[in-house]
Amino acid sequence: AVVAPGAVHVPGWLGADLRRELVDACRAWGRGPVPFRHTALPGGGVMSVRTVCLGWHWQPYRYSRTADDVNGARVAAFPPWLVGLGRRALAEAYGEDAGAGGVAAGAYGVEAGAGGVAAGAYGVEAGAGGVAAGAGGYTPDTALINFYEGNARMGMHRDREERSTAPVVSLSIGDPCVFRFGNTASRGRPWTDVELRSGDLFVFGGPSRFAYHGVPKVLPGAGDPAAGLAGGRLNITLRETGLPR
Ligand code: MD3
Ligand code: FE
Repeated sequence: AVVAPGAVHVPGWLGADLRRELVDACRAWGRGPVPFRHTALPGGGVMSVRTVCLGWHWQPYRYSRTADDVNGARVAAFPPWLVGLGRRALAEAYGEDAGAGGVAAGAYGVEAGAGGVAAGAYGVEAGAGGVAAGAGGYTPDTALINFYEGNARMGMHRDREERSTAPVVSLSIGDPCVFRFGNTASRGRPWTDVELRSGDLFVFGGPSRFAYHGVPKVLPGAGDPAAGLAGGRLNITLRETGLPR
């Protein structure tokens, strides 16, 4: 479903095998070299979610190679198989077929064949085939992995530390949540609430890339036993930082 131009929700995209593989991988990444931690905010608070990063370490409000706010270690590398997963996610959410109309045009809220489609989404020049080329050229180099337990939630915010306009790929596993997708002007209304469930893919590109969003609540559930997750909610976002190397 196209929630807004560039914001595409694909329910149930991850099969059980991939969900389990991701849960296992997140468990391993969460043990180190930089463990899952409640990120400390500059104002003195801490985030209620626990987060671990790959490739680059996010700390409010910048990326670094080492986790200076945790244990000083260099974060785990961003694995090539996640680049592949990100490209597949993009291709399937936006449609491989540039200019074909349908999904690709709908995703960006522009008419089919408009040359601005891929350019708008990726901030690069694009001709025919721009969407497919864009998906192939998509090279996420960081992942932020959030784990929600108990009453953990995430306030309305924008992700602006990346120096790339490439889309963000979001994968959800475990308990369902209310995801709130807002607008680019303020953290207030209008917004659209969407329930995200285990296995859902959400892609945020084009005009949606810098919109306010948040997770006001996680709904009660049993996690995702088929994926080996007994409780809580895992969200994995893939991003291009636009930073060197
Ligand atoms: C829209 N995570 O890590 S995923 C985050 O479920 C974050 O843990 C939420 O917001 C979560 O920054 C929401 C959906 C999401 C992620 C990044 C976005 C939506 C986005 C970046 C730009 C626009
Ligand atoms: Fe975010």
